[in-house]
Amino acid sequence: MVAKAGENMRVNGDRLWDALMEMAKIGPGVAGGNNRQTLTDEDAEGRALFQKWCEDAGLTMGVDKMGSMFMTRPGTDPEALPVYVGSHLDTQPTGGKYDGVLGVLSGLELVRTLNDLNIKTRHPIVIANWANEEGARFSPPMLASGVFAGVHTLDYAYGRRDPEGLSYGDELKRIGWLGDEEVGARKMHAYYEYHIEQGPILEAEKKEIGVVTHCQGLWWLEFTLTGKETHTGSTPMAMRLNAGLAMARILEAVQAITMDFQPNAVGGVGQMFFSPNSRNVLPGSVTFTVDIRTADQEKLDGMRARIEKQAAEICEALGVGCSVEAVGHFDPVTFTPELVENVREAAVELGYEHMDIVSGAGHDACWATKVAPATMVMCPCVDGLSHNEAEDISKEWATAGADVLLRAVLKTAEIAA
Ligand code: HGY
Ligand code: MN
Ligand code: MN
Repeated sequence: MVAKAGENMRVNGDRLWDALMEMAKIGPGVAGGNNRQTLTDEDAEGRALFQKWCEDAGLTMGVDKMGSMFMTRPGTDPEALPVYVGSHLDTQPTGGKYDGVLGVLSGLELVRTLNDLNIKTRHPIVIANWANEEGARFSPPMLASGVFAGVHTLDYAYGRRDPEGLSYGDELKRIGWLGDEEVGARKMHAYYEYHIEQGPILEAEKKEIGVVTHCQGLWWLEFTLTGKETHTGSTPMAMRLNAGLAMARILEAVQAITMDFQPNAVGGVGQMFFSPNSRNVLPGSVTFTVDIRTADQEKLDGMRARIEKQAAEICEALGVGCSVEAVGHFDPVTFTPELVENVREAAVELGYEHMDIVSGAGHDACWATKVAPATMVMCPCVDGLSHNEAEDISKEWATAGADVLLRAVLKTAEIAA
């Protein structure tokens, strides 16, 4: 029996792994991971390396006004819209080597494999490197793909500021990656994103592939509590307007409320700022962001309402001012069933252990669903660890997911006769 064109096709896992290790040298962290935050010089260096690799593979580059990169491999049908494969090269300040990067470089490996085999596709294939997926330096996360999907305006995005007060628009110009394409002008036939799970399920269930059916929705609620700057030594307890105490009680409330909404809901705080942040001054203000997520819309909104209500009550009881701004949000996402089935079929055809999974983390694919059919492929990560420099995967896991990505994408992009 003769194999159909592409039927036994797999990527070159060694070449994919080499690319991952090469990219990981740019913006190294302090503990084996990466600090290649968006619109930094390190980000610019990583972009340039990715651009070189893509142009060496015969791709042509487009860059939009948010700095997202699009690398095109032509198809045989000039009328056919491209199939996009993408993710992000920017990292957390103490990020891993694979979050986002695996998806972008697996897109490159997919193209390199098609070039090796001289396989053409009817639809063009475009690899996307979305700017500012992490939202670590400029909130909210998935900012550029959000502008692309019409969720944010370009002005809003350009005005986002990092903790040093630098704006997205100025930093994009400074690193020389302000493109000329209107954001969102590109039309996608379909979008696939390959990403590490960033959670413990696939490894625990001994599955190589996550067939991603949904993604949790998210709120980022930025609280600003206003206390009174006074001496920590000479101010009697009864006279204190203690914003730090209010914050602590609100964090406890977030934990308790999240546990009330189990199963499948998460909530916590990763970032807080005290002002003036001096050991012997009670804070005049405390700013922190509550991150809550669940795949159930009603739960998500219920959690937000309860947290905001209880925070206001806590602050009133302590005489502390309380304001809250939603600085990040997306509703729970259902990925496109037809594309999800392509991923599932690809895993079966390739003989990889797989299971359906809901993405705990947010991804550019969440916004892509607003403008095109979209889905994701996932691979396990060691101990479910991510957003930690010790994030780790095996070459076998990386390769399996890239094989599935290749085969699923070809089901949509169609091998040209
Ligand atoms: O926050 C997230 O889920 C993603 O890492 N930006
Ligand atoms: Mn990511
Ligand atoms: Mn991330």
